[in-house]
Amino acid sequence: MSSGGLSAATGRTHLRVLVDMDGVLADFEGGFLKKFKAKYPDKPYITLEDRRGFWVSEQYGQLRPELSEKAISIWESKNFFIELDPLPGAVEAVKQMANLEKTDVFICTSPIKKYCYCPYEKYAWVEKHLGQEFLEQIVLTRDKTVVSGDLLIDDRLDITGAEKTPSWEHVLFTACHNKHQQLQPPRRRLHSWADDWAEILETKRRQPHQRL
Ligand code: UMP
Ligand code: MG
Repeated sequence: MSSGGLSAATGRTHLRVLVDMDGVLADFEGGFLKKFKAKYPDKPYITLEDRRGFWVSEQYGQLRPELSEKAISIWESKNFFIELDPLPGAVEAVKQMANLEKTDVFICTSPIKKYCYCPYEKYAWVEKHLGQEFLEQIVLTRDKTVVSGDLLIDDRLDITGAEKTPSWEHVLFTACHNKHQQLQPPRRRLHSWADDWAEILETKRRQPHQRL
């Protein structure tokens, strides 16, 4: 199918946008670094400028093997996820996006496996920053490939899982750990929430199969 718009391509009238939480709505990297420095003031750390690769724990482990576990202890702690600050413009953008006509927004986020605080705090964060009505829109999953949508806005470079051909186009949200990565065309980025996210949605609405 060359064109014809969203409903011709998908049978749906609404564009479905999946928006990641950590590194896209919530400042995971900034929150991590602040708490790591506070808890381990005498240990070396990696500045946001020097972060490379999605896994914080891996890069800390390369710096010093003992630091991998220490890094993990930060996000496994009570109040880590709820206390994350929203990234600049994120809350306003998602509220605007959800108010667009014929647009469904879901927050698609992976919890850590130590489940005592993280899933609860992710719900609480959404309620606190986006409002109770957004609790309806949360998708908690460790495998985003099995969730269907038109777009997935996510800061992780490689999103893989059980579904080898996910329905969404992954738009890479720029983060400290991925900004040096060259994307293979036709993959595209959203550089920040100040970037033209609405245009990305509109091109997808017009040409759902086209990878621009
Ligand atoms: N995470 C780890 N290890 C890391 C970095 C992140 O387990 O080194 C976890 C924390 C978040 C999740 O719960 O990964 C990020 O999820 P998404 O943003 O991909 O949904
Ligand atoms: Mg993320």
